[in-house]
Amino acid sequence: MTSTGHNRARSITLLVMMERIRAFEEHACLAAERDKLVLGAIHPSIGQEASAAGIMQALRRDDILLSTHRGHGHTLAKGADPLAMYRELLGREGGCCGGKGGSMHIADFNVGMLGANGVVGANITIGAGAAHGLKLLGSDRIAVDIFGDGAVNRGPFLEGLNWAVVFDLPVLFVCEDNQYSATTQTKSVTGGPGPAARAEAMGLRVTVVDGNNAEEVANAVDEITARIRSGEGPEFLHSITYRQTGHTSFDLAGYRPEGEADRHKAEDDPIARQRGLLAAMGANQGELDAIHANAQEEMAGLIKQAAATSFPPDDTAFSDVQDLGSPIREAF
Ligand SMILES: Cc1ncc(C[n+]2csc(CCOP(=O)(O)OP(=O)(O)O)c2C)c(N)n1
Ligand SMILES: [Mg+2]
Repeated sequence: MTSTGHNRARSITLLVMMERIRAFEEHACLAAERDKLVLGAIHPSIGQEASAAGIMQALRRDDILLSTHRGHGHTLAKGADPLAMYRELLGREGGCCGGKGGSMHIADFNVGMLGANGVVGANITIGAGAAHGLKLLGSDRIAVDIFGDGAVNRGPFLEGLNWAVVFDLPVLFVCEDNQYSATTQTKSVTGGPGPAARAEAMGLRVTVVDGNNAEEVANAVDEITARIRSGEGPEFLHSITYRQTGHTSFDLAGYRPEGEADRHKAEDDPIARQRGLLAAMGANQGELDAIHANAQEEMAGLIKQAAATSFPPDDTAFSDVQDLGSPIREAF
């Protein structure tokens, strides 16, 4: 295959994954807001798909992923089953955590996805620990640990990155910077020049990418993961993107400057950019539209299937609960 042929195949793969992530989340938001099928909040990553698709295409199935409350895209792109994810969101049997965890606790060990995490920053140290485990095992697997721009202002950022540098661990830390921390513009609460400078000061090799350009993310992460896998130590990726929606599916995001989100949607949408790139490479409109339609059809069918699945039996509330027979429990 020519290098152009190869690139085109990867470019299509990136678009397919981004369309699937967006369709997954659009249907999840409808299920939450219109159909009231989701208990609690979901945090869409609409607008951030290039980051998820570009990073995950470089990983192996047995590599480890840690993510955040906004982790549907990462998890899907890592290879998790979208039906099991939908069942989890809707609290149904067959959900990837038995329907007991919901959106912010999605994990799928079959594809190395150790968990989303609702505690901002908490996954940073867990990912460093997982990478330490891989190193002790002498494995050539690596860990990718994704967090938001808000998380760099929490303690685990310092602890996790420092640990990884000190022990020279096989981990890629990714700050997926969507420019907001819930309802606050992150720059207004961040001292100094920001995430990349902090990581660099701690001794990590740092790469900054346009996180709305799937090709740029993929190229960078291909190189970074090859270095980490060959034992060159931890690295840091600052992926600058934009959260097109509110913080949760029910947040209207009235705190954003007027026109900001519309401008991003019109001029900097990662899917539109990838479609534009493929069109310039010779793809026809029909081919690109079919990728969009297939993703929509797939997710519309799967969420229907998830909604038709029964809830887990009540007694599953007592399974998967750790009980090591502690002396205190014995005393009762
Ligand atoms: C320790 C902790 N503090 C506060 C919160 C409330 N909270 C949930 S998401 C969020 C903002 C996180 O921003 P960022 O890390 O940029 O991630 P994003 O939501 O943009 O993906 C906050 C403050 C929390 N979940 N955990
Ligand atoms: Mg953020």
